[in-house]
Amino acid sequence: MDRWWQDAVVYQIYPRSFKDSNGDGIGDIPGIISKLDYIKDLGVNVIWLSPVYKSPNDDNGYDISDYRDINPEFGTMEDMERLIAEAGRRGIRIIMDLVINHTSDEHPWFVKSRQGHPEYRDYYYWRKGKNGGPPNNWTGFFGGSAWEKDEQTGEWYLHLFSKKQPDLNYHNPRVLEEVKDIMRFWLDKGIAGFRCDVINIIYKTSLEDGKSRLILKGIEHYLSQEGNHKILRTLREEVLSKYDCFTVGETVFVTPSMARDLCGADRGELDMVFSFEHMETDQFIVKWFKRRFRPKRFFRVISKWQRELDWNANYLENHDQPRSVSRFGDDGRFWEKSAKMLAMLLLTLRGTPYIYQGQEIGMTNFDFVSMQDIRDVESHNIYKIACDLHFPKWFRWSLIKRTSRDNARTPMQWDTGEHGGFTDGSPWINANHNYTRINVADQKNDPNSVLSFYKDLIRLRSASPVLRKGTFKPLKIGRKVFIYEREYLGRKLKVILNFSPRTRKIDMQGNVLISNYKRGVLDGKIYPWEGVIIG
Ligand code: TEU
Ligand code: CA
Repeated sequence: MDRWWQDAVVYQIYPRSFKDSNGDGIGDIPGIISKLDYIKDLGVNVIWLSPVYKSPNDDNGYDISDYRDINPEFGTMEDMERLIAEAGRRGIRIIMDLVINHTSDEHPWFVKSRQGHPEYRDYYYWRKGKNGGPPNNWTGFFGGSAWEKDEQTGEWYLHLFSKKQPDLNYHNPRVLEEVKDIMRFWLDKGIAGFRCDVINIIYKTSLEDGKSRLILKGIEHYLSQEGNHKILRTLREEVLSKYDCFTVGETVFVTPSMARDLCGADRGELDMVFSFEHMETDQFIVKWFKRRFRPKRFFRVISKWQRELDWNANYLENHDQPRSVSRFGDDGRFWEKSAKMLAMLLLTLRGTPYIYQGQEIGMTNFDFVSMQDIRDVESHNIYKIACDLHFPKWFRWSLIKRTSRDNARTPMQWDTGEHGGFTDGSPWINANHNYTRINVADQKNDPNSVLSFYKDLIRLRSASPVLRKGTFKPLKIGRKVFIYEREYLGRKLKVILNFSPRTRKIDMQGNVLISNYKRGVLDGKIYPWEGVIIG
C-alpha cells in the first residue's frame, strides 16, 4: 500500500477538553464536528482521536469498558460515524486510540473474570499472593505495587497502570482474537489506523520478581519481548494489511535499536513509533524529578533519532506531557517567538509531525494553585505517595505543577468568552486564565500569530519534497543553537533554531524562506528564539 501517511500532518484531539457542544462541561464529538473546518483550515490531514470508547473514566478513557461503543458523555455511535464522514469529506482521515494492554475493571470480560468465570478467568493475570503480599515485586507506572488483591477469591490481579486498568493476558490466544475483531470493527467503519497505547509492553514473558531498580521493577519481563513482536506481526498480517491504514505505536523506554525492531519497514509490525528519549532530557530517572532543560542535550537526542531511524513520529506535546512552550521555550517575554520556533522544529524534521490541540496557538501550562484543581489519577497517586514520604507541601505541589499531565488537559482556548469558549456550562477542568490573551479567535485573522505561522509551515511542508522526504544531517549542535540540513535529489534546505533570549552571530548565508522574524536574507545574526529556514 502506498505510504500516504509519510506525507501527513497529524492533529491530536483529546476529546474531553476540545469543544463542548451541550453545556455539560465535557468536550464531545458534536463539538469536534463543529470545529472540523478549523482543523481543515490548519492544513492537517489526519486526526488522532484519543479514546472516545465507553469508559468509567478512571484514566479519562484509557480504561475502556466497551470497545464497540461510544462514551455517552461524548455522544453516540451515529455521532462518531458522522465525524468520520464529515472529516472524510474534508480530506481528513481519523485514527483512533487502541488501548489493548489493559481494559477497565468494569469491562464485562473483567467482571466475569473476577467472578471466576472459566472462559474469562484467563483473560487477565490472576495469581496467589506471597507471604501476605503481592505475587511479585513489580511496580506500576502510576506508582506503587502493580498488583491488587481481590477479596472475592483472595487472588491478586496485575495492573501496570491504575488499579481500575487490569492488564490483559496475551498468553491466552482468545484475547488476541478479541483484539483483531475490535480492530476490524473500527477499520470497517472507515478509520485510517490506530495510535497503539503502550504497545511494546503488552506481552509479559514471565511473572518472576524484577531486578531491584528504582522504578518499574519487573520491566525486563515485559519490555519489547519476542512475544510482543509476534503479536504485532500477526495483527499486521491478519488485519491491518487488508486495509489502507497505518499504525503509530506509543512505545515506552525504547532505544533506537528497539524502535527499529518495532517499526522497521522490513519488520511487518508498526509503521512508526513515538519514542520518549527527547522528552526525558529534562528529568532524572523519573519525570517527577526535573532537571534544568539544556537545549544541547535535547538537540543531541533528536539528532540521534533522526539519524538512527528511517522514519520518526515527531512530537513535542501530547495529552501526557506539559506544554512545549512552557517547557522548552519561554512562555513569558518570548512566548510568541519561542512557540513559533518550536513549530519550526516540529515541522521541519524528517518524519510524520504530530500537533497536539492548542499547541498551534501556543497554549501554556496551567495556572492552577492547588490539588483541588487537579483531575488526573496519576497526579493524585503521586501526590499521595509524596505525602506518605513526608515531602513538604510546597515541594509536593512543585512536582505536580511542573509535571502533571493536566498541564495539557485544560480546555482548548477558542475565544475570549467565559472558559475560553470551551463550554457554556462549568468545565470538568478549569481553563487557563490566559485564554483572554491566547485564543483561536484572536489569532485566526492575524497573519503574524502563532496559529498563522503553523499554517504557513504546514503549507510550506506540503509544497516541499525536501521537507517531506529529504534526509536529515545535523550541521551544528550548539549549547543553544541547532542547525540541520535537509536534502532531497540535490535540493537542500537549512534550518537554524536559536533556543535562547540572546542574539547570536552566525556564519551562514542564504535567502530566508521563512522566519518568525520578518527578514529577507540572513545577515550574520540570529535573533532571540528565532527560527529560520534558508534555501
Ligand atoms: O501512556 C503511557 C505512559 O507510559 C506515560 O506517558 C504515562 O502517561 C505516564 O506519564 C507515566 O508516568 C499511555 C497514555 O498515553 C496515557 O494517557 C495512559 O494513562 C496510559 O497509557 C495508560 O493507558
Ligand atoms: Ca458535552
